[in-house]
Amino acid sequence: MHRAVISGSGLYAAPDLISNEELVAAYNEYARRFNADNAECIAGGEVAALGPSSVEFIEKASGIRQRRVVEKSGVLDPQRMRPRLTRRPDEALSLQAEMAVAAAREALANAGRTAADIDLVICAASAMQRAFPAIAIEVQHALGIAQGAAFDMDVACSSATFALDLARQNILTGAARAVLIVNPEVCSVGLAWKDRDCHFIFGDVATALVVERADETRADERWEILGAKLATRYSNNIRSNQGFYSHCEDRDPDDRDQYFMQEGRKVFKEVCPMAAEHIAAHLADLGLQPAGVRRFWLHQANIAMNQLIGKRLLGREATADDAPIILDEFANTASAGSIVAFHQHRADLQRGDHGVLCSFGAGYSIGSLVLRKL
Ligand code: CO8
Repeated sequence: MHRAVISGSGLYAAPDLISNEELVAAYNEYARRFNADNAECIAGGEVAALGPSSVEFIEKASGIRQRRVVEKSGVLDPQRMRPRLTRRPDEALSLQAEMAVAAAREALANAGRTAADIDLVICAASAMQRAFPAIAIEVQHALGIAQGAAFDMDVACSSATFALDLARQNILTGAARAVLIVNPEVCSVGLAWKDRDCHFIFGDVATALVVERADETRADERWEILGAKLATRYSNNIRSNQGFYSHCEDRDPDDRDQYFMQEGRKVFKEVCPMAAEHIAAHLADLGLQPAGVRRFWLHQANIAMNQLIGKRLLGREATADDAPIILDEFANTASAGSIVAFHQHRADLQRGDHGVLCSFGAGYSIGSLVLRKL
């Protein structure tokens, strides 16, 4: 058996930035027009008037201050309220692969590796741009990785942690020497920007990780994966019905269920205890205590969720040093969130320090990895 380490990470931030102020102004203009256009139906009680969104609510309820997206003009256009993307020819690199490749190049450089070293590519994200060919195979090709295999996988917000466990297992068994994981999360295409309950939640980003054999790494900084623990429990509280069957069901692309939907309060109440218990049990399996963990790189959906999980684990308020927050800057970036936190907030840890990477979200799905800096 080999030992598996994370030897490099990369981050690509989508180019456009939307502040809460810009977002709320666009939504409120959309709501004003909707209410004016439907005044009679609203007066007759057939249609509910849309209430205004507010910057104060968004920051208090979520901790999100801004988000990055692949295209903002379409999102902020009250007539459109979704990104404006240009269809690319089949010969061109797809948007998702382009983002993944940018993050992957940084991760490879970070690990001191090149395309010649990678023998497995996993593209793990909460939605893929197309049915086939796999985005991972396109990324493999674009990076010039001539050997091994590549495939896509989707476990919503837990895609990256589940992929990390898969990479770890491939390294442990000797099936692969060096695995590249990419997480291109283009959440802005699936978000219902016309729904004030959730229009502030998501942003776009891509992350990448290199996982390889501990005794073959070239990187100065290496994180041994001591263990992984995955769990799923079926729930409809976070759902999107958009899919390859939609057009055969004669669905209107504007139908609300073709976009992200959630019962936010239920998710909050059900997922927080599950995640805290999951992490505590995982640490116990490895003979560790939460108090002995130097850093928690948690999924980034809502600041209050992370504070609650931190408190349940540590028995006190978790500081930004215990569990860093990146969602104020990036919003919820689905499976990439905990990887962004890991990418940006690990340099200060010492050799021998332990850290926990943990995702939680739709499915429900929870994935945790216990790491130790070598
Ligand atoms: N501005 C002003 N008021 C608002 C707004 C707004 N924007 N939105 C709602 N309100 C109002 C509501 O109407 C409600 O009013 P009233 O009390 O009169 O009914 C009041 O404010 C309170 O609303 P909520 O109860 O909805 O507010 P919460 O305090 O519960 O906060 C949150 C809402 C922030 C959504 C919170 O519930 C939350 O974060 N929950 C957890 C969410 C979560 O973690 N979800 C995970 C989803 S991500 C995932 O798993 C991956 C999916 C894959 C990615 C897909 C990409 C598209």
